[in-house]
Amino acid sequence: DWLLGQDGALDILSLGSAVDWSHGGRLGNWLTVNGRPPHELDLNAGEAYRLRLMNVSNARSFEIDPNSFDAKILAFDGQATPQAQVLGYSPMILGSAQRVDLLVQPRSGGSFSINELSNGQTYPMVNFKVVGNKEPVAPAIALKPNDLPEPDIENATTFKLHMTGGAMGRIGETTYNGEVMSGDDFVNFKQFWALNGVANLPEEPFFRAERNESVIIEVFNDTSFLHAMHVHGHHFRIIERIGVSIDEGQPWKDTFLIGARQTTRIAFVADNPGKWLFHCHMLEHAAAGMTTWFDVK
Ligand SMILES: [Cu+2]
Repeated sequence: DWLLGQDGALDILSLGSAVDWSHGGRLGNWLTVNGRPPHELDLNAGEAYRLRLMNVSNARSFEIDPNSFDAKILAFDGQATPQAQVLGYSPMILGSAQRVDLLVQPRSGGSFSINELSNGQTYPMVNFKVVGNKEPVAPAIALKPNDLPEPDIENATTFKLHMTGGAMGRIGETTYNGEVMSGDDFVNFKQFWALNGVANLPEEPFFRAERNESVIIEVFNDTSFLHAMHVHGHHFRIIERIGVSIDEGQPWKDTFLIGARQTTRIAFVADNPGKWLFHCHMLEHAAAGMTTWFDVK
């Protein structure tokens, strides 16, 4: 998701724009897939393909509809689903850092595109031309799920995270590098967001967990923007989303989208010792304060 100037070159003068950092992040005006503008790839009819979609843009969320080309979900964020499954809703929003693996078994004559559908527009990012006329043979394709430990929800420890800041939001008392910010500090330090009242990495972790402890993180997005919250070192299940009508089930993920004023509860077993980041993966938000960490002993 590149921002190009009138001359077609990367617009570098606008890098670091405080407006971008305090709003939805730096959004571009030119999309590429595998480093190329919209192009065509050949697929053989009858073969099974696994398409791994990774949103590696710094801030843009993509809306795609796997059902529009009969794709099934094989994995979210690198974790296989138990079966290849039809997505029960559309479109799917793929936020920064999110991945989805799709199973496609094209039929003769079934050429299709993967479209970006945001804002009611249809923008073909990549076109697939189906060649040949073989019938699909592979009956039931699925990946083998990893054996991840199930969190013990009943006995889990809950840690609450309050997200504040950004344009059209309130931030309250906010600490940065151990000092309470005031006046022009927010602009001078370019810190516009806070997690539990702290902009960027605090000295003390957001929480400490014993190894193999089940934890629940309850996140309240008290801002006016969508965020793509990413946990390092662990995959989690979303156990509750308040203010959301879509039922996504509870697949393992390492990044979840949370809309304005929504609350999301995620659960996982802290089985990976170390110091781990927990941050918004819209990179301008992360740089501008939306970053914290937790410690697994
Ligand atoms: Cu964000």
